[in-house]
Amino acid sequence: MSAEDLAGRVRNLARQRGALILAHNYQLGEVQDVADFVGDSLELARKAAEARAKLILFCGVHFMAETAKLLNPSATVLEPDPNAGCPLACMLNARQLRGLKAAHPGALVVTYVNSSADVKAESDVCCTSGNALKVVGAQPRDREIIFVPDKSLGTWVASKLGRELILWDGYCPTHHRITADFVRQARTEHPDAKVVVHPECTPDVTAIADEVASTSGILRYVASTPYKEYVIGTEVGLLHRLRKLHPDKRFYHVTPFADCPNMKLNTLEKLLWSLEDMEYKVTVPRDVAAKARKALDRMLEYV
Ligand code: CIZ
Repeated sequence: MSAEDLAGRVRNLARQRGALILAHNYQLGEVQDVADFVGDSLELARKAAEARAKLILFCGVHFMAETAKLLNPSATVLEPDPNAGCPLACMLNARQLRGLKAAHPGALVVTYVNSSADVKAESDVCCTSGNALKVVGAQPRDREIIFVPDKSLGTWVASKLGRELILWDGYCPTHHRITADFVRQARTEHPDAKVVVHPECTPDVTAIADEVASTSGILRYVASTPYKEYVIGTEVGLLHRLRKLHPDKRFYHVTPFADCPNMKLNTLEKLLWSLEDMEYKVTVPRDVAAKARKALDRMLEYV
C-alpha cells in the first residue's frame, strides 16, 4: 500500500471513530501530515485539555500521551507504539526526586514536562521549553528552586534569569548529539544562515548560537525574521514543518544525528493499527493522576 493510501485510511478511520490526531513537531513528516494538529508539548497539552473528542490518538513519546490523559481524563488516549519512551524522562524517578526535596526542604519544584506522571506528582509546577523562563521567572525570589530533570535546559534558564537553580543531571541524548563542532562546521558550510538551537543543547552550543528557542519559539523566530537560510539545532523532525511553512526559505540541520529514535517509532502503519485495535490505551493510577494534574494545571495558568 502506498504512503498516500495508508494516510487516507488513517484519516478515514479517525473520522469514523471521531478521533483527534495530535502529533509532535518531532514526528515523521507523514505522521505530521495526517494529524489534526501539530505542535510542541505545551500546545499539544492545551489541545488535549480542550478537546471535545472522546478519542485522542497521540503521536509523540509516552510522557506526552500521559500528559494528554492527565489533562483530559475522560478521553481515551491511544499511543501508536508503547515503546516510544523518553530517555530524559527515565533519568529521574519519584524516589530520587523525593531525595532531592529532602535535601532542600522548602524548595519549590519546577519539573520539565519531559518526566513521568510519578515525578510530576511530586512537583509544584510543570514547564515546557516554551514556557520555562516564564514559569521559573514567576516563582518567588526568596525560595530555592529545584529544576528537574534536564540540566542543560535548567542551566540555560538559570543564566537567562540570573537565578541559581538546583539541577538534576538529566539530559536529552538526541540534543546532546548536537555538538559545538557540528555548529561551527555548519556555519562554515552555510555562512549566510542564522543558527537557532534548542535549550536542551549543551551550554557550549547555546553560547555560540544566534538564537536559543523551543520548537514553537524556532517557528516564531523563522516566521518573524527576514533571513533566507537557517541552521536548525533541534530534533530533525522540525525541519519538515519549517520547510512546509516556508518554502521560500532554506533549512539545514546542524547534524542528521539529532534524530530521536523514539519519536520515529510512530509510523502510518502503527497509527492505522492503533485505530483499528484501539491500542495502546494510556492509563495513569488515580492517586498519581490527581497530584500530577495539579502541577500541569498550575503550568497552564501561565499564559
Ligand atoms: O516541549 C516540547 O515539545 C519539546 C520536547 C521540545 C520543544 O521545544 O518543543
